[in-house]
Amino acid sequence: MSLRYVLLTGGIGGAKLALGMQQAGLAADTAMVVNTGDDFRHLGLCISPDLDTLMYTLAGRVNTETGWGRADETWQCLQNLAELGGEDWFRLGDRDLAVHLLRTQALAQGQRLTQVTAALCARLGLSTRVLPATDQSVATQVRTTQGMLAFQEYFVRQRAEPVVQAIEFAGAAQAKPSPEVLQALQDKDLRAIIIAPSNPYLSIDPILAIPGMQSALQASAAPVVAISPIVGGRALKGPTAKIMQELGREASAVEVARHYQPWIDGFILDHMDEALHNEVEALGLSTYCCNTIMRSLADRVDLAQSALAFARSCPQRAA
Ligand code: FO1
Repeated sequence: MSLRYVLLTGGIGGAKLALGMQQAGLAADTAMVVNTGDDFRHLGLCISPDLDTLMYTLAGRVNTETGWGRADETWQCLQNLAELGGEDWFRLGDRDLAVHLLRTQALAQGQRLTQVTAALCARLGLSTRVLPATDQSVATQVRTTQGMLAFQEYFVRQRAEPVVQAIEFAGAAQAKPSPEVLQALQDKDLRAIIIAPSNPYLSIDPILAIPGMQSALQASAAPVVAISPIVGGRALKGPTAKIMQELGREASAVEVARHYQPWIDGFILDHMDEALHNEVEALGLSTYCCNTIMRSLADRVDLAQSALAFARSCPQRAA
């Protein structure tokens, strides 16, 4: 079946928009291309946090307080692990563990991450295509004033406190987009590619760092539209603004637009940043202002619909 929309997404913020697309009845027409730079091996298990956040969110099984992990979670395993002197800084709940066990087993048996994810989504009753950006390992590493840290060491164990100097994606040069992702981006019926309001440096850049991904975006005739994760100079969630400052950039929506400029046609600003509209247009981008703060389910649906309507109104590029 042909696809009309592609969403490039990281974890919690992107999953909210993805839920809006699903609720708007667009899930069957959409491929969700997900960051795998946060993936890591922990306690011998293969953990894919952004894939799981999206999968649980779309299946109505996410812990809505944290935005990650399962609702109605129990922590027996983690408590016993801690008692026995095991590592408990990365909180794996009992229900969540079932997914990591199955994923680890299937990958060890030679399945691709894309196949494993499709099987898990099917079991959770999802018809949406949730696609890891790549089947190879791309590991985000954060160079900080305290040394090079693996992503989850930086993000969870050290609560994103160390000062960031650079972000690297180990393995990216050897990785390639999965065949399913390439097929989605090359679909002749594709009408829009949306970049979710995820962290550009930690969630979207690991996708764009995969050779072939940028050229696939540029070759697509569909408009590419990004939604700013920075509103009024602040990140809606997580350390985006802090990282921008540490990297010597201004924490503003304009800076995010500048970052994405080579690959996008349009940029969505929050109403609060309406005054920045001229600066973004000066980058050669179409702009659109709306509410981008997704507090309710209705907000998620509205933003999804606005992003797609805006993308359709952006001038069609020559492929
Ligand atoms: N985030 C935390 O802040 N603390 C945790 O203990 C934690 C555990 C965890 C377990 C499974 C999972 O899928 C995600 C988990 N996350 C946790 C979230 C996650 O590591 C980050 O939010 C993402 O990687 C960033 O998108």
